[in-house]
Amino acid sequence: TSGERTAKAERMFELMDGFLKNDPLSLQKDILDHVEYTVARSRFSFDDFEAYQALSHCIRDRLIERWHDTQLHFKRKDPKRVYFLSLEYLMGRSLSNSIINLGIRDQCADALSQLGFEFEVVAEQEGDAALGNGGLARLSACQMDSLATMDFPAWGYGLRYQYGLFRQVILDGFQHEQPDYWLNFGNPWEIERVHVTYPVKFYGTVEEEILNGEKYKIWIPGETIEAVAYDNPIPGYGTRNTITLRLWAAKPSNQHDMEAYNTGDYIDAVVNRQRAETISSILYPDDRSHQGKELRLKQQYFFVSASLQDIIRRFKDVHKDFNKFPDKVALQLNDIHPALAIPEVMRVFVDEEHLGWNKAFDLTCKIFSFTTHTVQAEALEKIPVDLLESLLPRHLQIIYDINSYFMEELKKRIGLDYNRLARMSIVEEGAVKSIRVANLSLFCSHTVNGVSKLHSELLQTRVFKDFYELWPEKFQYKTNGVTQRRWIVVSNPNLCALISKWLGTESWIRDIDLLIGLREYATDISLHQEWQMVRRVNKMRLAEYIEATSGLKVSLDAMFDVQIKRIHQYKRQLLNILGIIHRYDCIKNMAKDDRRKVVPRVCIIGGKAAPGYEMAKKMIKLCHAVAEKINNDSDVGDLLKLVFIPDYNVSVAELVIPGADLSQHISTAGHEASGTGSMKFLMNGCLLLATADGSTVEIIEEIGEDNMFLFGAKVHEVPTLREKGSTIKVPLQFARVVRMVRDGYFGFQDYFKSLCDTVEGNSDYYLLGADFGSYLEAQAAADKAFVDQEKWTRMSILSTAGSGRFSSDRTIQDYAEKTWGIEPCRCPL
Ligand code: 475
Repeated sequence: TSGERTAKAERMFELMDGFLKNDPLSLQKDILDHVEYTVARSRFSFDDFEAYQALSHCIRDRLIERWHDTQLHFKRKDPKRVYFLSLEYLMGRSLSNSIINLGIRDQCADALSQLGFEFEVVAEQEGDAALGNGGLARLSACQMDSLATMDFPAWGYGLRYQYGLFRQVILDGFQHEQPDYWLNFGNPWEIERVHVTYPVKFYGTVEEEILNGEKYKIWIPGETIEAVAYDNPIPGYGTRNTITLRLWAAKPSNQHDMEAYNTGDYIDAVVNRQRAETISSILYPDDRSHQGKELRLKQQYFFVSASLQDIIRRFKDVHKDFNKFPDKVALQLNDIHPALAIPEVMRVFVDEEHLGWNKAFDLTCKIFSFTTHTVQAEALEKIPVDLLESLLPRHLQIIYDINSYFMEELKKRIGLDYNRLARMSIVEEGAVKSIRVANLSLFCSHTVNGVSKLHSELLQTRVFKDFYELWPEKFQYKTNGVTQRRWIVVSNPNLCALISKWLGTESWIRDIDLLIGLREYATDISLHQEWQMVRRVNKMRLAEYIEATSGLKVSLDAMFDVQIKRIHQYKRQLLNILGIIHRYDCIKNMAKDDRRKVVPRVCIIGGKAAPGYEMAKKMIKLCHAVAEKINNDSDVGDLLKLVFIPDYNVSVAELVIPGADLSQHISTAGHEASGTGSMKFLMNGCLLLATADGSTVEIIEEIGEDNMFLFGAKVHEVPTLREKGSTIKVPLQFARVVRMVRDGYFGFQDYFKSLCDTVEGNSDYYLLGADFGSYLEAQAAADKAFVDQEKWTRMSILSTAGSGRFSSDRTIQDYAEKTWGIEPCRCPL
């Protein structure tokens, strides 16, 4: 009976001595136990890494307690849940973040120090979990933190890649890629669920079957692979709620393939089975597109199929009536990468649950929402029909059925406008017949979100214009945000303490709107002093890192000017480098006396180029070539230094952002869907030098133009400028610096030629020439402001104070209300 069960549970709870305790002494004891029994080192002799392992296991134990309670609570309450489907997550390190969200930072630091270890040093032993490329993937991680913190009943689903994003190694200034076999040193943050497995099927044929006089399609697959769940508990801050990020790994299926074994080639059969694991083994390292690759498609379906089996099983545990499905389940597609979930849900509803096509489609359209993260047309994935037909024959049929229905609906709305029908069709006829995944997602989702106001306007007027005109009610936007837990509390503890002191509360860590309270003190001299002190200490940390990684000594009095993000032509790292060449050229041509007036700069660039992206790789090389010249020029000294930070990732960002004075977000207007790096810098009191692109437009609304350095063409001016092409007047200085590169001033003349060609006349698609003049003016304005430290500090305080709107807490609140229709479900303490 339930009474007996409760009594038994209580007895067990007593035997366990209740919950784990968090005072320093209990933590110490637990750390030592894990050193001895988990890490299997002697408690009398262990090093920093082993201390990290032991402490991580202590924290893991505490996470598991909360996680169990949360899952049980969700089960009891059975609220509507959101399932966040994303092929990528950039989690970075977990130890510090977990400790801070559990609220036991000081206790852990105490416990460690009494054992002779330093918390920071121990935390730095952890490697990054880099299961993603860039902005989209880090956004997923920030949103998971907000979902947990705000008590939403949410699940994240993804893939457990064995190889994360490649490590960037620089040799002679060139990028080389090294595999990131991140699981080599173990991963205490995941829990392997050997019994949570699902078969995922591929290939085969579609046949008909007759059941109770009705005809049904049935898919006879040719290959089965097992998906095994790895659960990563995600703790909220200031709550007991701890949600699940469930990542799938591919394993050979346990189903016995008698034939293969009976043919006698046992070794070959086992080796073949092992190949199954390749499905989840590697993350595609391109953040633009992966058109027409079979392995990529297999990954997508593997992920989608396992996740949906899990979601539908959870629903069926409690409910019988699929009409309730949309009341209990919201499926969020993170970009179109998981869009095969749409035909997969249809297949399950029609072929397995026998709901009938109309009912199935009606339900499907009520559960999906999707968010797009790009304005680049090449990122709108297309699947060649041939490929889909062989890998997922039944799904292709379903997509065709959806498209016939779609075309009928369309004709009712727009008549026989064949051009438009062809543009909007899910099936693209052409040299390679293919499926337009974006159109499928648009038609079958109830909502499509952009990631900033400007992005949403571009979606409505350009990228998805045809759809917007017919279904304007589907279009929303949720401006991106980042979590202040990681991007202030974890990465900038001194600033965190300072903010709490001046606001008289730590509540801003959960309630970001309170940050605005700092405005009141923007001119307070004692805040200025403390603010500058904190910033200086952070610069010192960054300077030490620079010296350790590149051997370069930099002056703390210089302005630290940072551009860190994936390397792309549209992000215009080349504009930055050409600006640096111009600065160098000016210094060289100055009279010695005038050099005293120059505001010293340390220019810092970091980021990875996709392995096959030639121009991006050339930008990296150019950066090194220019650095080589400048950093060794005795005329220049501390007035100008250029540093490339290798292997940029989440934990490097945590170090660099708090130490930056100025950061650059200089994409050609209309190309950056949102941008989230800028928000992290803003929160940390770093001033922005930026174009009016993506979310910067909204940052301007919050902090005002006067508190940043804006430049460049506006989005509506870009088309005209492109038309004008070579007839635009570009500044002489621009021609001069490009010429220096062309003429081999920095060496590698032949290698840089094609890069220079991309900014010449009609070829200057990203408008570096057109924007160069105003870029230099913005840079000059930054120099001028930096000299006036009082003004600079005020701007810096106002940046942090105005950053509240860019917390992912606000984004998630919006999604919950306006897109998913879910409510918080808080686990009692
Ligand atoms: C945007 N990645 C940023 C950020 O919304 C925006 C594409 C294809 C395959 C794998 N990854 C991708 C992206 O498209 C991506 O990262 N987009 C970025 O999403 C979050 O802030 O402007 O470029």
